[in-house]
Amino acid sequence: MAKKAFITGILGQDGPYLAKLLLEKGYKVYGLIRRYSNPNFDNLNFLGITNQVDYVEGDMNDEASLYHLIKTLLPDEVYNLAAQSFVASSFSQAKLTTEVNSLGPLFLLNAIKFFSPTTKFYQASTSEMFGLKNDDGFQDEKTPFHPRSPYGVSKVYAYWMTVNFREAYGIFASNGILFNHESPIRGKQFVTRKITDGVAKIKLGLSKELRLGNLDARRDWGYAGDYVKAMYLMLQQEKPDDFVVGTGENHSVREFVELAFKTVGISDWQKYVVIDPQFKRPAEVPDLKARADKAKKVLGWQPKVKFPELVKMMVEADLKRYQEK
Ligand code: NAP
Ligand code: F7E
Repeated sequence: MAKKAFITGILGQDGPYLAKLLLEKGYKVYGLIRRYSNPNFDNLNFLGITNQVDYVEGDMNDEASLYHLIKTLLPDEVYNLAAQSFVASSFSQAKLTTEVNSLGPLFLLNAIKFFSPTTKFYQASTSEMFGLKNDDGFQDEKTPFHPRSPYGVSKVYAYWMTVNFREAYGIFASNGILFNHESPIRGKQFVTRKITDGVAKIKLGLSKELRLGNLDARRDWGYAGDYVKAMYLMLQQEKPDDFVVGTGENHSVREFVELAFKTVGISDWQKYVVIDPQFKRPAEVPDLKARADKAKKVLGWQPKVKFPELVKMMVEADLKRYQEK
C-alpha cells in the first residue's frame, strides 16, 4: 500500500516541490485547499503535477475541518506548510497571522492525538524565530529565540507546541527550522522574486524602476527544491527531533540585486532601484546565517544549488514567462 501524505499549503511555494518529491517516491499525496472562488494552481502547473495530487477542502482556521480530514485520511505523514508567511503583512494582520500560524498547527496536533496517534507531523518552523540572535554570526538548534515580528512570534508558539506534543503524548512531531529558500515559484511579494520579476520586466522594457526597502538585510538563501528533501528526511528518522536547515552562507539584498541585474547584462543597477520607505519594516531581522551541521550529520542532507545559480535560475524563469506572454 502506498504511504499517504497530507500537505497543508499545497498551492504555495514549498507544497508543490514537496508533493513532487513524495509523488516520485510513490506516495499518495493529499493537498489542503481552502475555499476560494478561483484557486491558483500555477505553482503546481509549473512543476507539472496538478493532476497527480488529491485535493481536500478545509482551512487552518477551521478546527473541525482539520479533525475531519485527519480522522478520515489517517495519513502516515502530515507536512504543515500552510501559513500567513509574509513577514511584512504580519505587522498589519497580527491576529490573522497568529490564528493560522499558531492555532492551525495546534488543531492539527490535537487531531493527530485524538484520531491518528501514529501519524508523523512536520512543522514548518523558521529562522525568523531567531530574529536578533546572532551572537557568533550563525544560528543553530541551540540558539535562543528573539522573534522580531508577529510572524516570528506566531511560529515560536507552533515550534514549542510541536515539541510539547512530542514530549507529552509521544507523537512523532518534528520542527524543520528552515532559513530562507527561494525558487522560480516564490511569491512575488518576497524580496528575491520581487527582484527577479522586476529585473526581467526592466530588461524587456516593460518597467522602468524597482522599488525596494532595506538593501542591507542579509539572508541565508537556498533553493526550495533542496529544502523539501530535508523535510522528508526528518520524518524518516527513528526519532522525532528539530533541525536547522540552511546553506551556511549569507548575502545582502544589495548583492542579490546586483547579481540579478548582472545576469541580464545590466551593470548600472543603481539607475533603476528606488528606495521606498513603505517596504521597510517596523522591526528588521538584520542578519541570518545557518549552522546546519546537525541536519548534515543526522539526515545526510546537503544543499546543492549555490547562490549565483539560484539567482540565475529565478531571473531566467521570469524572463521566459514574460517572453512567452
Ligand atoms: P507560501 O508560498 O506563502 O504558502 C503558504 C500556503 O499556506 C499557501 O498555499 C496558502 O494558501 C496556505 N494558507 C494560508 N492560510 C491558510 C489557511 N487559513 N488555511 C489553509 N491554507 C492556508 O509559503 P512557503 O514559502 O511555501 O512556505 C511554506 C511554509 O514554510 C510556511 O509555513 C512558511 O511560514 C514556512 N517557511 C518558509 C520559508 C521560506 O523561506 N519559504 C522559510 C522558513 C519557513 P493559499 O494559496 O490559498 O493562499
Ligand atoms: O524579506 C528585505 C526585508 O520578505 C527578506 C518568508 O518566507 O523567509 C521569508 O521571510 C529581506 C528582509 O523574506 C524589500 O526587509 C528589502 O530583511 O523576502 P522577504 P523574510 O522576511 O526573510 C523566512 C525564513 C520565513 O519564514 C518567511 O515566511 O529583504 N527587503 N526590500 C524587502 N523585502 C520585501 N519583501 N520587499 C522589499 O521590497
